Amino acid sequence: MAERVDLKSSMDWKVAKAFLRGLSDKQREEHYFCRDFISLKKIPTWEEAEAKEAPAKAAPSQYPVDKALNAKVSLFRGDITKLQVDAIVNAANSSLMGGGGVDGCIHRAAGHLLREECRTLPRCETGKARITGGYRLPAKHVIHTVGPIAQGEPTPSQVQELRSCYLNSLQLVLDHGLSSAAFPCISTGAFGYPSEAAAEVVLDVLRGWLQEHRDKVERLVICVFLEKDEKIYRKLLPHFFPVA
Ligand code: AR6
Repeated sequence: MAERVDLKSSMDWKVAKAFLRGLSDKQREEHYFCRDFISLKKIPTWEEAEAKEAPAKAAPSQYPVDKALNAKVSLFRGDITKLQVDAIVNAANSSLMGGGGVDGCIHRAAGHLLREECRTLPRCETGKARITGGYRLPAKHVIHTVGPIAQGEPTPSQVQELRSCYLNSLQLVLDHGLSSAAFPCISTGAFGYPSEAAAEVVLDVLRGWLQEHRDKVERLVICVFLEKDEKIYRKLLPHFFPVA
């Protein structure tokens, strides 16, 4: 095994990344920024959550009930930096050098090496996505995507850009052979995209993508932070992923 690297003091992201790649999942835990991380098996699938909750009466859905698909999706409310998944997605800005909101949380938790790797990447245009290591995060990778700045009713091109954020992030999941990823509510904070309109886009993308790639991933987690977003997703999920 490579010589031990202290992720808090190491200055070389490439060395740190190679070191982490050589560790088992258990060994990586020692390097997490937190102890109270949440493993994927602790996050119920949408199928499990709905079975427990006695599903709210939903309007009839245009989609067929697909239990296998429902078991590939989760709704989780909390801090995305705590999730032990293959990748968490970051709602970044085009510089990729960090910022406020979830971007700030991810950079603080991952540590300075994330910024060092991001520094080497070209700017990321709106709707595009790039992947880096996760460093001190429980997530192995961070997928950085830049959402549209809507600040109110989104234009048709902003709707497409938000779709692209999710689709390009999912493409990186496929390209890197990852089996689980967690997404925050991209663009709905500082970038002002209305939350419910965003959730409709997200669920439409996830349903379509999972129908095509169901065997490629174990789980996609929608990570909401605010109660209002949880309510929106709880309302819309039964339409896109009907349980009964
Ligand atoms: N875990 C999960 N979700 C979170 C967390 C967290 N720890 N913290 C906030 N959120 P925002 P944007 C939610 O503003 O609108 C940055 O400065 C939050 O409640 O982070 O895409 C970047 O550098 C909201 O639902 O991202 C950009 O300049 C969601 O994350 C700009 O903000 C997105 O809110 C991007 O703005």
